[in-house]
Amino acid sequence: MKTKTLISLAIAALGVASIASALGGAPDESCCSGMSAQHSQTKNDKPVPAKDVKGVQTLTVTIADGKYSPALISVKKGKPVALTFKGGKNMGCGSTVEFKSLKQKQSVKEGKTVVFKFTPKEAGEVKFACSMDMIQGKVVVK
Ligand SMILES: [Cu+2]
Repeated sequence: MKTKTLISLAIAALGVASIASALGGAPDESCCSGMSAQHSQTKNDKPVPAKDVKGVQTLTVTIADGKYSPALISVKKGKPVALTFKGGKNMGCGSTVEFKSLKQKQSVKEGKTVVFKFTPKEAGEVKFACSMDMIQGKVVVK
């Protein structure tokens, strides 16, 4: 446990350092640099359940500092899902969100939102990522 904490701290520190150094240039050109910390975070997080709003499973994902939060979402199968992606600061290439398996791809500007809609038919995972597949997240369908 202790070793694990130290490792994640080290990864977090590295991530912060490289994001900070990337801030000097244009954020959009530094795609995915310094965003390796995202992978460990996705693994450690618990899925955030979408909320039922009039029969639609909804949740807002904020894109900021080169990551999606939450990056891990859970929904139930057979019911429509509407995920809103909200543009924040320092999105990097995370501003383009792609759900490959759904053939849906949208870009969002800072302060704006885009909505992805789908109805998962089976239990499993629906992944989303930046268009280079480096900043990742997923929807766990139960
Ligand atoms: Cu990318």
